[in-house]
Amino acid sequence: MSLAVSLEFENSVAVVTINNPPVNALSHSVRQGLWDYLEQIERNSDIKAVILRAEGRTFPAGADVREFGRPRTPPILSKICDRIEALPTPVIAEIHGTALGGGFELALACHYRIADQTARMGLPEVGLGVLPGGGGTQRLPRLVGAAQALDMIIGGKPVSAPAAEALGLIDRAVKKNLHQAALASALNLIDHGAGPRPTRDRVDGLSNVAKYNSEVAAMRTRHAKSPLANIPRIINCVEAAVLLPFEAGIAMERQAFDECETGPQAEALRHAFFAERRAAKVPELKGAELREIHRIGVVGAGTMGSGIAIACLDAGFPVTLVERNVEGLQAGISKIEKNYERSVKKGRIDETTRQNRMEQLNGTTEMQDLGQVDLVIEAVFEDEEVKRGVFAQLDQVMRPGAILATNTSYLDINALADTISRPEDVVGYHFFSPAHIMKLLEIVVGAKTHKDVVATGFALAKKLRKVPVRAGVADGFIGNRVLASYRLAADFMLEEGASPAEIDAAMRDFGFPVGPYQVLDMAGLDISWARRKRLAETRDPKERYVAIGDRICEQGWFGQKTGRGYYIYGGESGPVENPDVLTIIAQERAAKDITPRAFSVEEIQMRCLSAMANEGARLVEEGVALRPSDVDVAKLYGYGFPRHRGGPMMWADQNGLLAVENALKSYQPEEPEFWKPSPIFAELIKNGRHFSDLNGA
Ligand code: T1G
Repeated sequence: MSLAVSLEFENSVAVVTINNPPVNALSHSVRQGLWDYLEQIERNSDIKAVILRAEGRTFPAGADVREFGRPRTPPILSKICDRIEALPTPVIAEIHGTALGGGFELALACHYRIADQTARMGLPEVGLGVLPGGGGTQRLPRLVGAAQALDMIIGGKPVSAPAAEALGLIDRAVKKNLHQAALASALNLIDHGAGPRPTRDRVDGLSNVAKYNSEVAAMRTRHAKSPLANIPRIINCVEAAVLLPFEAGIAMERQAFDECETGPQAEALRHAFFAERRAAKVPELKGAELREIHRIGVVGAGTMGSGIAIACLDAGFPVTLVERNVEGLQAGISKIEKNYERSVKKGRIDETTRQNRMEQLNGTTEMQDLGQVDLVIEAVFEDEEVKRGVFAQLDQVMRPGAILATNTSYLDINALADTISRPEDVVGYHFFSPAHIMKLLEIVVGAKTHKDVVATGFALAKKLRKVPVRAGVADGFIGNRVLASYRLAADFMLEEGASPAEIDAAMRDFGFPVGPYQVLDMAGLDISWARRKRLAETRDPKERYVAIGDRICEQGWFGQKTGRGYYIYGGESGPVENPDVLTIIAQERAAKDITPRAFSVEEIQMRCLSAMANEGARLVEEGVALRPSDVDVAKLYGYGFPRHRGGPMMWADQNGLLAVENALKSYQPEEPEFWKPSPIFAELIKNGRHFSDLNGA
């Protein structure tokens, strides 16, 4: 018998318990165990009711995603669900934790559902590029109707137990003693002679076909432009639940699931799911001792500092916010106040939470008020001298063992660390603006950064609900290094004949929410101008330099914040391409004696994406990134890379490394150094391997 499932008896109640840590995923061992025990239960007429439950932190959180992408070993989940539903005795699902995906489908196949009131449940398969494959597209509409079912399956968001009770998804949400409550329900059902209640027969949710047809039609319209292959299939399956017999709907679900599971989007989304978790597995964790972080100090109350302070307050940390003068401090505090006032207005938090968070904020202009904090995150102006001054002050006031994290997007933290007495306590935290919203946190590990400091950063990131990625010290770390190559590839095309709008449109067509020139206009052209000026002294004069951006900035056109940049803003029809920029581009082409040519959407995409993947390969080669999937995580969570493409390294794997290397080589005559393929391509190609083979477990 499988160890992942056990069967006990409490009088005439059979209790089936799943035990497959960490999340009771429905791996083959669990499915086989359930299948075998169902056989026993069917043959045992003394059993009058069944309870299905799980040990550990949660009722099954879904199918085992690691089994995806290869033939499923029977018994498959939907058959197990059918068998549970067909039992002649009532089956109660005892739900706690996060009953998700196949786990929730298992519960839906039971006849009754009781949940701990803190439980959450839902069908998030859409986020993995698939759809519920265990009968969820057929059973959920029967309980809550097509519209609610479509919202839950396409949205992928779980609902709380009280909300599930209100929807009729569960029979009861209990405050405590969940198992006792389930047992009491079982005995009550037996006493009242209540038999099974197959969900497939509960069509009360489907009574009004006309109503559901209009809802399904509305959902189709709403998602007509979605690039995701699973969305139209989800809608078709729910529509089948409304219009077809159960078995026909199940057959459609099975086919739709198989079509999606084997597709590139599902592969990319599974990759993203595991890549995010893999990124948190860094070598410094081994043997590390976490430093306790109770109180956090933030130096600098500007945009970044106040955003970082909000992220820490949101995670429940008291924050001491330091600014050098009262005006600056007050400006920062009011930014924080306004943020929480907006959150209350939008119902994201209640008034009590707002008050508590603001009470946890202590503003001061005195650095010595940081004497007792466990971690200081300095987010002052991105200038080496300014940061050195702050480091020197912090070195004096911070207690021994406290961590000094510098929020920098490109400065050399080794150089900064060497200016103070405790370089081992220095680490880089590269937040992305707005810091309380953007998920990515690059944790930059200096040459002398102690492993406890690194490990503590990763633990803190989880508490801040950030996605941490380890980066070595290098200009631009991981995300900005790849971004710089992306932008250069685009700028070369500007000089050679493409327009900003064409390049932006091509990258939106790939799946980016906005193209590179739209991003530049949003971020402010002066930011990247300052970086180019900072690098000017060290730039190799032989390197091709695209001065279009400088010419635009010299006009004072910094993008949205000045009303014009690559685009002109403020018109009724939205942003329009700036004709003066097109003139500047033509002048720059003429100055370099370039005859402009056309660029297809495919070529624009290939040039931009191969430049990103090549830079990512270089980062892995140099050890700045631990693994290719870390590059993907950085681009997915910090730069809007479309999740269903998995990131630049996954894109290269799916596109074919030989094709990418070949493209790079074909561009090389234009810019030998920039387009030179990383040797990793040749190494992988000759062995028939992919970047994903370098990611490790
Ligand atoms: N399969 C395999 N491993 C999983 C897993 C899963 N479904 N869920 C989590 N893990 C691993 C995860 O990789 C990590 O491993 C550890 O568990 C802790 O996870 C047929 C087709 C449940 C909310 O999409 O949302 O069912 O890194 O770090 O932050 O219709 O995990 O320790 O080695 O995320 O507390 C649908 C996915 C699947 C839920 C817990 N289910 N999981 O979050 O811990 S498809 C999901 C989560 C499906 C059916 C379909 C979260 C969590 P390691 P963690 P957490």
